[in-house]
Amino acid sequence: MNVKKFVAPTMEAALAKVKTSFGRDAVILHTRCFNAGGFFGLGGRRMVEVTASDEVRVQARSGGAQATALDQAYQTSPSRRDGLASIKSDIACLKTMIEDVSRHTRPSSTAFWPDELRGWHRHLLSRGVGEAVAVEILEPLAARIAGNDKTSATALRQMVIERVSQAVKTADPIKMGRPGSPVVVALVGPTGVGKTTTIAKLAAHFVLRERQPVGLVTLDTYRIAAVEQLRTYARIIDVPLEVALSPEDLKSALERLCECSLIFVDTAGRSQRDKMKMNDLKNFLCIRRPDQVHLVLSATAERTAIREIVDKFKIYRPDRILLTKLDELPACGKLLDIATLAPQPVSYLTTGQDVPDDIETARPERMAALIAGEDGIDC
Ligand SMILES: Nc1nc2c(ncn2[C@@H]2O[C@H](COP(=O)(O)OP(=O)(O)OP(=O)(O)O)[C@@H](O)[C@H]2O)c(=O)[nH]1
Ligand SMILES: [Mg+2]
Repeated sequence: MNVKKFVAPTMEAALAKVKTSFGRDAVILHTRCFNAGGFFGLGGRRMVEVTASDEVRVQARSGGAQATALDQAYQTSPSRRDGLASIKSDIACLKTMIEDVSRHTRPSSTAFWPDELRGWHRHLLSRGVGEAVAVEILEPLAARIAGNDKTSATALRQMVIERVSQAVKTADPIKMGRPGSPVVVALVGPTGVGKTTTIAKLAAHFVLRERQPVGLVTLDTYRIAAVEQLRTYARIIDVPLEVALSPEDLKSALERLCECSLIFVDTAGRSQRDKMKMNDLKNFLCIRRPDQVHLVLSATAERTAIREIVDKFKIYRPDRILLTKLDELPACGKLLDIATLAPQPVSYLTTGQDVPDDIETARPERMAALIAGEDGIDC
């Protein structure tokens, strides 16, 4: 009996490979979906794996006819065949999900780790890192330190920090354009996460420290107070502010500010569940695609809410994540979960309400130190 695995991007393609190798009488023993490539099970390409044999004899259930999965898949009409393949693929995905969940929740996965590593596991959990992410980070170290006679506490800490730094992707700080060819940066995100305050911090930084001409545009005209909030900051920092009521307005506002090196676009907070308002903003951003779109997330939000926000705000094609309100976290471990669940790199971290001081550029080593504790701000 020959048993072989066939891998392809779709169930249909995998079944075709089975048929070519083993013919119509092949028997499907097992199917599963998995992600090829990616990091921490995120990203990568979805692939289907079919394990098949050329001669397993199974007891016929009725009528003496032995119908194999492949027979059924190929002898039905094309539409039924597609339907069957898609159901099988869904079942295979469900199986993989169940395997994933049981892998992440199995109580014994850390039981065989060396004591020092279990100590780190407990420490990361106490910092607010999720169980699954903590295991993903530490698991490869179990084999590494088991192979060494004695790994010092300092060396182990270094290894953990290195693993965390590698898991946290960060973006370069904003680079300015030049007068006549400004870089346009938009901040989008749910309500109240700190978009306007962060724009004020960033604008102040570039004006006061870099001495560059900066302009502001607000699309948040739903509340008078919102325009006034940014106008107050614009007056203090002494930068021009344009208010855009429509997508066409945005275009002319950007033209009026074209002598700036950098333009920040403030947007109205959107609930990720309000589809209509989400689409409104999309129309604005379509008229002139900003050079950078930062999705602003409050680090205090629940993991499931963050996952939903990252998913729903995909319509604006954000290329960076900006994390706010780190000062409100009891510990910064959750940053690791957020940084690994969002595909975009992290650009800035904000650490309080003070304009312009409470903001810093996201750097992997600094984030790793915040996540693991023993660094900088008291979180
Ligand atoms: N603790 C803390 N508060 C912050 C931080 N950033 C902003 N805030 C506060 O969060 C509140 C909301 O900030 P805004 O800048 O108005 O938030 P927004 O995202 O523009 O809100 P909407 O425009 O209503 O969607 C304000 O009270 C800010 O002072 C931060 O890093 N830490
Ligand atoms: Mg605002």
